Amino acid sequence: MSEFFPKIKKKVKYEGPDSKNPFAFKHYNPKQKIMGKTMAEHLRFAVCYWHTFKGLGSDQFGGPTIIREYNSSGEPMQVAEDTMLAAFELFTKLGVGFWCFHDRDIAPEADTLAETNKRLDQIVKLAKKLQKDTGVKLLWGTTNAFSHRRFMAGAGTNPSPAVFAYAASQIKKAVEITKELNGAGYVFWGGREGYDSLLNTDMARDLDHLAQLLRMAVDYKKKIRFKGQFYIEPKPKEPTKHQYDSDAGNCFAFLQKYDLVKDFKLNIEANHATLAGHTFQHELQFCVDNGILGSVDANRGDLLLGWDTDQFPTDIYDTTLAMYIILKSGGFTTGGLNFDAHVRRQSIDPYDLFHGHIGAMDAFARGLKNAAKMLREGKFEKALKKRYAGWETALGRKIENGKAGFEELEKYTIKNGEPKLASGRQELLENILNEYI
Ligand code: XLS
Ligand code: NI
Ligand code: NI
Repeated sequence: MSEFFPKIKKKVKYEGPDSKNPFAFKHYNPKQKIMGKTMAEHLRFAVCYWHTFKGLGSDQFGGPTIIREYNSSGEPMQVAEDTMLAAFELFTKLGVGFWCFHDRDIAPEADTLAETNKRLDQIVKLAKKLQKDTGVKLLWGTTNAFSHRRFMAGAGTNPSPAVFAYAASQIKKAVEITKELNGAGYVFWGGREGYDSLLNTDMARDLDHLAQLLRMAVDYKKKIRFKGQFYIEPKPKEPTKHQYDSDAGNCFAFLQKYDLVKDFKLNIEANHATLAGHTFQHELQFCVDNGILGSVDANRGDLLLGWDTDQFPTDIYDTTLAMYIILKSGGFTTGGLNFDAHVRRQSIDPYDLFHGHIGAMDAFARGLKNAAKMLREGKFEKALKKRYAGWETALGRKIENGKAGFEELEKYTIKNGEPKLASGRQELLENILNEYI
């Protein structure tokens, strides 16, 4: 079988921090045990199909810059098959355990839905065989119901019920193939579920419709006995001005309103968190606090650019703090770290895909090691405990247990006078954090 990445002869290896080999891991040692699990089990890395294999560098000012061998045969289903072969070659050479895809990434649309579904069946057969041959598993599947012009005004939130029906049909098939490939999960990212102007939008009705679509998906999932976890992926804007699933808090309120909390968790993307004006860690912590952390799209934005640049994660502060929250919460179950990231427009060499992923995997491996050390030494937990110690006193307990009212607290305050204040010690804590990085 001819190879698409022949320069990488074998699986990328762990060579340790002193290695100068750009095609080796310096920190990611899949078998190394940390707090009872291997690094591979903790991190559950996944490669995304769309950016990695279908992203060719185009932007709003220019077309593709990247030419890929597997994309060159011209015949659409041949391209689809070659791309699938190249994908599994990259997955195995990188040594990632998982992959993620949209229906339209793996097989292009044909003239009718029925023909499109046939194409999907053809390519899913190949994917299934390659999964079996390589041991690489599906972290999650999803639907692209945002690129085609029929979805210009949304899928589940489209003003037309016929478009809603199209989206539902597409999701039906995508859930089926995700089940066929034994996916651990299924993601709903509301690509164009949102609006650009309230003058032409009935927001309340749109949200009722979106909930209805998700309910149908849950019903169908039960019907076909798909056991994977459903996730919603928040994002505040882009492509629409106001996306309905704007951040974790907003998604949680939506899920509660429509009684869907038990059926969904969230897929938190780093770049979407920052677009929403939050840190990545904030979104993760919010999910942990509310029992809805599912999976992670591991990437980063650019401080100076206000859009979803989807870059490979390289910031060790970010990966450390993210892994600290994930580890503390008990780690991933169905989810993992999916690199929803693409190489830059000028990175036209196929081996840039390796550099991007190797760096990202090492960045998270360092994050994991740092976070484990932070947890073991417990300095932050100790400081937090101390800061909240007042809540362990009689007064604190009474308030927390709902046993005190305004009158009693007024009496307490009059008797005890001005509260004693304590320093927040942020600088000290930041200095301590730096010692782990
Ligand atoms: C786009 C999203 C998308 C989802 C999957 O901004 O991140 O890639 O992860 O539809
Ligand atoms: Ni994403
Ligand atoms: Ni994104």
